[in-house]
Amino acid sequence: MNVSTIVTRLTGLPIPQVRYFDSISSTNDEALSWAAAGASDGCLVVADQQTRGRGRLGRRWITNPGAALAFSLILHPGPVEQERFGFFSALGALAVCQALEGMPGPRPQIKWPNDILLDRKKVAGILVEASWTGEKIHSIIIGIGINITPQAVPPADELLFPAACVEQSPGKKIDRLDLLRAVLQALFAWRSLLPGDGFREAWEERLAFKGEWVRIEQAAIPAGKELSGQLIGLDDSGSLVLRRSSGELIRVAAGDLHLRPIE
Ligand code: BT5
Repeated sequence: MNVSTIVTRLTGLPIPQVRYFDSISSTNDEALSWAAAGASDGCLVVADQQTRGRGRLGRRWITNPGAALAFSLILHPGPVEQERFGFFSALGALAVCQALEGMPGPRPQIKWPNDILLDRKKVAGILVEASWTGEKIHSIIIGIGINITPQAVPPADELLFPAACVEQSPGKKIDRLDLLRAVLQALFAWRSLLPGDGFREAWEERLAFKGEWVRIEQAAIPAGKELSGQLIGLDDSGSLVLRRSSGELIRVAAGDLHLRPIE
């Protein structure tokens, strides 16, 4: 990968500028500082390797060289998008899912709120962060990491959930830049529909574990409620709806987004 190949492959997409790094700490960190320095909407940071790739809540995201896709897209939300900040993580997940659907292999699914699974194993994760000026969101950074080859998959003892890669079957080859283009294309297409009915339905359709009993390990659960239930779907705000054994429906909001002030 290099910057000119990436730019050529992304021709026609609303991406004014690309920064590429063979190795970087985190593409989200680079995107946040580039956004603060004036990067315009659609600017993109891509790296072959991350030495301090980040997941949510301070967790680590491993990006081994030559084996994965790691990129961060800078968006400046318009007035309507300001109100829909909570949907940007789903926007990233939906875009990755749709891009993978265009390639041979098992059907991708979204492990709510933001993991992409193939055969119930995590192949990609999304980290959405924002910087604010006063009450307004200045920029939204959608960071996406996708495991392409088996070398991208961290050892099992470093994982909270089983992981895999998109080239999981022997002999299967995925062109990283084809996938990058497909993800960004889907992301820009869905962005304009956020979060209309079509968007929510497309997201819900792809939810993993629908109809199954699941346990939620998140602080966002209302106090005193049990953390398990049958996964029913999503409500209008994108919260997960579970049916408890008593029949009661409970809603779980994601709310894991990291916020950063602009200096
Ligand atoms: C995520 O967090 O899944 C969000 C990952 C976002 C990574 C992208 S890469 C480009 C951009 N720049 C960044 O610095 N980050 C973004 P979370 O749901 O918190 O999951 C983190 C957990 O996933 C870790 O605690 C590990 O258990 C597991 N994990 C780490 N690396 C993995 C990998 N390569 N494949 C599968 N699982 C991984």
